[in-house]
Amino acid sequence: MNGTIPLSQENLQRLPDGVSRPEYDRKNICAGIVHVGVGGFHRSHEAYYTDELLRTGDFSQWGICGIGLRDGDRKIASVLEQQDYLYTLIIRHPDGRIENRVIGSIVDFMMGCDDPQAVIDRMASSETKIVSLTITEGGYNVDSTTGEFDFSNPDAQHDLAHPMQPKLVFGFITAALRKRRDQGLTAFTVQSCDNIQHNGNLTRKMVLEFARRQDPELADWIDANVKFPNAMVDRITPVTTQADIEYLKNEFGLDDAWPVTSEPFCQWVIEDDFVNGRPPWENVGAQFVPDVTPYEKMKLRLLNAGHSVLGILGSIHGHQTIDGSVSDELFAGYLRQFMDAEATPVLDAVEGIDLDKYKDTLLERFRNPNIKDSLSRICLESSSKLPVFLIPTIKDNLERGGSIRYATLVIAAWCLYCDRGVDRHGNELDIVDGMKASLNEAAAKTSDDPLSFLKIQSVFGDLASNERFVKTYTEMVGRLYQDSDVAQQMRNVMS
Ligand code: CS2
Repeated sequence: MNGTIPLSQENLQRLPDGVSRPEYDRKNICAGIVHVGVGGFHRSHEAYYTDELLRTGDFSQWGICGIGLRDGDRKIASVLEQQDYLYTLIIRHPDGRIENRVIGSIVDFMMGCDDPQAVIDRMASSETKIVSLTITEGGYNVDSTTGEFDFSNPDAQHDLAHPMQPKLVFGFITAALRKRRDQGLTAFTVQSCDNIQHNGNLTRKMVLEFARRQDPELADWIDANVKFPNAMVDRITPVTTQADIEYLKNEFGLDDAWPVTSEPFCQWVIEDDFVNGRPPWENVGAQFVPDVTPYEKMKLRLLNAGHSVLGILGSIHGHQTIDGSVSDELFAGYLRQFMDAEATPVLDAVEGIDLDKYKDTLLERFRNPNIKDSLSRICLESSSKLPVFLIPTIKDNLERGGSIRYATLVIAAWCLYCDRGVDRHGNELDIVDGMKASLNEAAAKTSDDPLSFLKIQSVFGDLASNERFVKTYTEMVGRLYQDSDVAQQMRNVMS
């Protein structure tokens, strides 16, 4: 196609059929939501739901102002700014159908590290009703050994010493809430959109612990006035590739520097606990429920744990993507058996959800050949993910005498992964983990001390002192270190 159309508000009318666009009046939208962490997932999920809502009527107080807190957010800041905060969501169906949709719900973006005061003021403004977060599991600054706020983090120390120039999201939220209290404004709701069980309760705990250290009276005010709804969020969103950018150019002549790709499936289950109003997201498919616990547990322990099972075992075996792994019958079978024999027996029933169907749907979603979800994305920050996704299933099964073999092999394989850092063909694995060095160091001692890896308490808790677990793990790690053919070990577990 000759000449491309740069994505911008002005050019929306020039977009060809085949790309749906926001027709609502974006100029008059107020950002009732301030969102920290505008990654792919926020853009395919909360921003998508909100765009869908804005398309249905006058909800103009519910736009989104994105916030980046770190240097790494500069790229998204500049791309969005150049594109009038517009971007394309490419929804890829398993049968090859593709929906292309320009999302218009983000209407502003600010960088906290450049102008912290401006971000605090924005959060404190009466327009802001919700501060939502996608800061990843690691962003909650939890000391994983104690479960408390980690004050040893230098950024936390900095924020305590410089309350008006914070670096961590907790410093920003606290400063903004102080300003609201002093001005007699209603608080905002803090809404976590991260994949953590009881994400709202955790956010509340971390905000309160930080605020209490800084200003106990403010902490009491927050405790009494702020709401932190729990929620389960779900939409598989692979990392954007150059091919996604080229696709929009070639098919539609559309020049979008950072589109997002996702699967069609989308789910958001939220506890209806907001202090200053909320968008009626239920009009566009979100579910509001009194207690989200069973939904989040089901998702974390089946979908996310399933991803980790495929991610760790598949990486060592030499698979590249989730769909590539599940098209391998051995991996698909192993995953299903892990879900049936270990994850499901320790789940609570979810009203209105048939777990067998949920698992069938998961496998279908994983099989979507048009979502090339890389195993390197799945394995990113495993040290924060596995304690949330997989280890609780092992612990529950240890307590009730259930099977632990499927999940334990994943832990043993993770040790090998951290130690060797290569797949079975000798190709180097792209390991990105804040704990990479300590994981590697502990894993490398396995031949001398088979439990060395397990002794990382912040990840495994007290698993190293559970006799049954230690026995199974030691056997598996021993076998894997003798023969790193993970497929053979998977067959052993299944036999
Ligand atoms: C994945 C999730 O990060 C992971 O390991 O399991 O990002 C997953 O794709 C999303 O939670 C889907 O909602």
